[in-house]
Amino acid sequence: MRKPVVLITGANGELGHSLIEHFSKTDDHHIVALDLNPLDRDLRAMCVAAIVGDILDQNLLKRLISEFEIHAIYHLAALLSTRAEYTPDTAHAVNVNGTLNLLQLAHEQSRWHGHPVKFLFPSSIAAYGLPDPETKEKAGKVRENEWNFPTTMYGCNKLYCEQLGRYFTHHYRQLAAEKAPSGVDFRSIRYPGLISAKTLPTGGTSDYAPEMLHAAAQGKAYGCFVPERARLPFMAMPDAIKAIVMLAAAPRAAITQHVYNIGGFSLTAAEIRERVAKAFPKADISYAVDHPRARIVDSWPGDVDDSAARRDWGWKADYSAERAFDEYLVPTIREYYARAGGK
Ligand code: NAD
Ligand code: AKB
Repeated sequence: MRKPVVLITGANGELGHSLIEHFSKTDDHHIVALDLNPLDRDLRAMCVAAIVGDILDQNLLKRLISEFEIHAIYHLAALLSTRAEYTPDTAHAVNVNGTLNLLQLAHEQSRWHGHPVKFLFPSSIAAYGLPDPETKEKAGKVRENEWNFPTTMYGCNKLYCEQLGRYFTHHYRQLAAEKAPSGVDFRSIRYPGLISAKTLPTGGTSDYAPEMLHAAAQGKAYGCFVPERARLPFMAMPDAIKAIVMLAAAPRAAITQHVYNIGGFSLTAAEIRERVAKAFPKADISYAVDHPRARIVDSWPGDVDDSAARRDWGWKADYSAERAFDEYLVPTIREYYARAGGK
């Protein structure tokens, strides 16, 4: 008998850590974790299996099908925006071909067990592309179907994979003599930059916010790679987890679009610096602008319109900027580094 499970790819990443912890506390999901890197030891006990492998490895994916009955896939594995610009071919392979492999796996699984497979896909504000800071300022809160002209390989990959998901859910093999649904129930969120108090990001372009905070908490100097005026939407990690879990639980009939914006709070680099310095008065944060990376941030919206998510599945962030810093980030990060220092 194959075991009914939820598959999490990219499980050892930032989002994966928090999602596995969340499921271990609140759910009776049996989790199969998959990542290129070994899953951190404390998370392993929370999973029925922790597989080290590549989402591009077809043999590995076939083995998964033979061993497990997969009812939902949280497909988190990806190369993030900055990293993807250094190796665009590899990014395309992982972000697009990898996603296609997982969509096919979801389809296969559904054919075996006869139920839809929920496919949760974290897309990104990188799917947007605004031409210059003035247009960004004027655009304000962007809607899902506006400014879909990403300038990064990562953004192009995300936008295309959203469309692949829509295709699998609604139009799969539409010319087949006996047309049948694919069985893939694709749902996607365009996340803002995420900030976790317990993990540091790598390879992203919104990373300056968490990097500033974690550097200050450790008493390290930090050179911020975007200018003071640079603005992005951000979200505290607990809200990111709440959103993906809410979208997964929403009745299919309530879902009117394949991808949703979700809003947390919108801050400039200077406003983040101010909040960090208030919490850590000895913080040594300067600006060391990396213009090409700053241009990527300029192309992403300063804020997002999340009215569709609010209307369709009741989205509302718990954390404003104040709450995120005062009640989650600062106290948790203090405790985290105090404990790490004490080890
Ligand atoms: P992360 O870089 O921390 O984690 C990604 C994980 O994927 C890593 O553990 C990596 O080892 C794994 N991975 C990469 N290539 C792989 C492959 N070929 N096979 C198997 N595993 C592979 O990223 P994250 O912050 O946890 O992001 C998770 C998802 O959320 C990504 O899809 C990302 O695009 C999306 N997202 C993140 C943010 C953010 O600010 N963190 C914002 C928007 C969207
Ligand atoms: C990145 O900067 O690449 C991510 C994202 C916003 O998708 N954090």
